[in-house]
Amino acid sequence: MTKKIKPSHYEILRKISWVLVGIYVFGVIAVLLGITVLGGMPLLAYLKTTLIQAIGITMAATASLFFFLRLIWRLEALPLGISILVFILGSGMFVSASVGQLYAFQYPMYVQSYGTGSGPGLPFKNVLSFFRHLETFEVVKDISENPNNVPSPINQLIAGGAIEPVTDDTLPTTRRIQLEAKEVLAEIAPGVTFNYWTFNGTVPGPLFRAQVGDIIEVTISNHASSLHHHNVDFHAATGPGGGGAVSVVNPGESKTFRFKTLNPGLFVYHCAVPNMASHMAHGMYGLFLVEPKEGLPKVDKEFYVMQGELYTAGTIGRKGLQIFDAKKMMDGQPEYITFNGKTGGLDSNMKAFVGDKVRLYVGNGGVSHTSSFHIVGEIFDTVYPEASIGGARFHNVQTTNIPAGGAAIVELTVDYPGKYILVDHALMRTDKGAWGVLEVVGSTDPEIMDGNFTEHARSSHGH
Ligand SMILES: [Cu+2]
Repeated sequence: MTKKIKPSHYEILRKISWVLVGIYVFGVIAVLLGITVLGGMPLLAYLKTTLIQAIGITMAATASLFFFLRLIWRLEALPLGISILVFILGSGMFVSASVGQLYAFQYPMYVQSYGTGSGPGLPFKNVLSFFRHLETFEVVKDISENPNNVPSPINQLIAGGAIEPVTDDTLPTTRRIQLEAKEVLAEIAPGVTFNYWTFNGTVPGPLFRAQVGDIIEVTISNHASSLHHHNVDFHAATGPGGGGAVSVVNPGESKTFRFKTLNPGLFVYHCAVPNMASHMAHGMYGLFLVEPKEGLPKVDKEFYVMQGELYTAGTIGRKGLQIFDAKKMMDGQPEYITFNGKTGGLDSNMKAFVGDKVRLYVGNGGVSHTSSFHIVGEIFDTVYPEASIGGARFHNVQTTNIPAGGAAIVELTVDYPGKYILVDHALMRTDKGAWGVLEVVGSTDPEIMDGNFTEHARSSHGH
């Protein structure tokens, strides 16, 4: 039943098979050249794995087409040719239907969003300009803000309800703070690099401390090497965007604005330029403590801890430069969850002595997940839930909730020496990086805990 067509037509198939191979070879060369011209060697290096995969799959597809075209030419069989065409058409329908609508000029493609500002996808020109300017970015050795960087109290409440002024300024009406938006390169984990966007070069940005009724004069600048504009939204401020509306700074620009602290509490501040979530997921958040007039009760040690999520295109542990993945952020699937910006950020920098009263200012930059904050082997004597100051306090708490874009203040007296692991008790997150260590030094007390502390018991309790 094979329908005969002219032999010369089959000769065309033979020629097409060679044209196909030619197109493939020139295509590969053009793509490699194009990438090098648009993004330079850094982009070529970044795409290495993807390119090997893409070249491999197109090579296989070209070879199989070549094979079938040659087969049709040899057999002179029309039905065979038609079935190949149907196969290609069907595969094409399957692929195109499953990926949805294509947004060809943004990364990642296929992300539609319906927020108030621009979506989280990065325009391709930004991605390319990032790779072209890769050498201009400052490389920060340690992105983690030191948890000991807590400013001295202004006032503090001491025994009998008396107020002790600690900082030697007699209630100034104006406090000046400086923020610099800086886009830098730093490690999330050993060998895994990310383009962090920061306030003052660390994640989180600095902890600020003020009093109710103060005038805060904020100067925000944006480093000249930045590729994006930034601003700051203080949850401690009252007014449009928490200051976000009056603080948008272009690269190289600087702006000053003032706000009055009307409420006491521990407040998040963050960049709020659209896409807000993207800017926060690059590391632009920190805490601002507004003390009540009388201050907070006196303690021996204060620490600054902030949880945050990182959405990288490469899966967890993939080495090298990682670019931001907006689709994973939309889906709430961070590859890394950290305390103070990177895995192991709080590994060996929090120390206290047995008997110390310790206070932690704990925030959550989000952008997706609530933290179930817990310290393994300790109980919080006092929690200021949701960082409310002046409201009800909780006592004897094991785990406290810290919402995305929120904070908590927890206090505990450390009664026994050893290493105490800070976790988000959604415990798989420790494997994504969310843990820290509070080391307590001093004498043991067999009345509190007694037993054989073998190495195994210690390590299985820890991380
Ligand atoms: Cu920003």
